[in-house]
Amino acid sequence: MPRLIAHLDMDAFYASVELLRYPDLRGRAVVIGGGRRHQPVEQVDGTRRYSLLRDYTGRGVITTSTYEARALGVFSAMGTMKAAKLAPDAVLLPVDFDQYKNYSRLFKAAVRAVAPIVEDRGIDEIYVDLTDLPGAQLDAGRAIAQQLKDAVFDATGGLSCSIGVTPNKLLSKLASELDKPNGLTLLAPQDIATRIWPLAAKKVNGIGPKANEKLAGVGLHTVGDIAAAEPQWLIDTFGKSYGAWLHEASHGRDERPVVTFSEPKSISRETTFERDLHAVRDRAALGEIFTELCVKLAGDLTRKGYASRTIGVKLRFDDFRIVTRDLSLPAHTMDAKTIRRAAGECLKRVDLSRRLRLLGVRAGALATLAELVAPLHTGDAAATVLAAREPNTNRNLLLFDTPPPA
Ligand code: DCP
Ligand code: MG
Repeated sequence: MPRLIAHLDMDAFYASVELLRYPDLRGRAVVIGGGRRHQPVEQVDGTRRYSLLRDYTGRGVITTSTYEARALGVFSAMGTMKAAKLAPDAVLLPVDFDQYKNYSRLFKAAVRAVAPIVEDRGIDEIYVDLTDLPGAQLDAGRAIAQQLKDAVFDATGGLSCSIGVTPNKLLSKLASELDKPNGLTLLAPQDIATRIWPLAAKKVNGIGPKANEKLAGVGLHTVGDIAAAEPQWLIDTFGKSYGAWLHEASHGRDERPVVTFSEPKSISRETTFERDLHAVRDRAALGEIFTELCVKLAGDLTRKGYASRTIGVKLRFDDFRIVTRDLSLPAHTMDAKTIRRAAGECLKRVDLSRRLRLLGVRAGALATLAELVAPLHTGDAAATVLAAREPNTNRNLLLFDTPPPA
């Protein structure tokens, strides 16, 4: 049975979410990238006053723009001042990342209710394996893809997305962009020459700016150019693994599976003592174990790429009774000292007259680092943060062009 893989990407995501609450902006050029001071002001007559790009000064960057703004040449990652030159009358709205995260959860839940095999690829895109869904093979996934689009629209109160359905992730990612916005594009292997080969090489997920530059340097500009090159020559020029991959990719071949993954709710460390310990009589030993748990927990968070906003402790007493306490922090942390301090506060709220069998420390209310830093790469923040997902693992990679703020 041929695989049917969908790639779903929300249309002008942050901007479309903003248009849900400011429907009067529909049809206008709108960019998202301001700070708090660009919040629309409600007027006495019930209308709103919006910030315009022409009045913007600062060093901010645009996160995204409506398709009307794109028609004027304004795109993601463009400096806001530069955008203001191209589209002075465009509306500028502040970034509300929490809101986008909520809508991200909504659309993903709607998709999972129809098709459960979902790979999360970030705030506004997912891969979905449709292969074994009833009826999918009858029309190459078209009806189910339309069902996904409808489910997303309904669950979000009106957001559109674009979907590509093909035999693999590489082609589907390209296909979902072919008919944006509100697209539904199905491609079969026989469509590769007509639909994929004319595309710029850098459209392929895996051909980054550096590789693209090198490809251009040897005269390969489109996917078709790469497909026409001798595989051995590609290997000689680009290295064994990347050269071979270029050849495969340009012919639309990709065997990677859809990797389902769900974010953990909490991460914890606990230890059962060799002998029961008493808070006063074994104070030194307990303190040492407690600190070590916090250090290890901080290490787990760091390694896995999460930060926590709720620190908790768990104790089991010599009578096997279990007690937990937790504490919400003002900000997310993955720092051992901060965790130790918060966990210490939790401990103070427990009656420690009985001896302890077990001690645990738990980090809840987790956020991925990419989620946390994404607001920084927008607005007026000086630090540019590029958050990306590591291929296939759903782990976050973070690149800072200035040191991250403390
Ligand atoms: N984003 C960002 N900075 C970037 C690129 C994107 O903050 N340099 C944010 C804003 C986008 C969201 O991520 O709304 C999703 O990115 P996409 O590339 O999918 O862009 P859009 O969804 O906005 O538009 P499209 O319709 O092209 O998918
Ligand atoms: Mg998108």
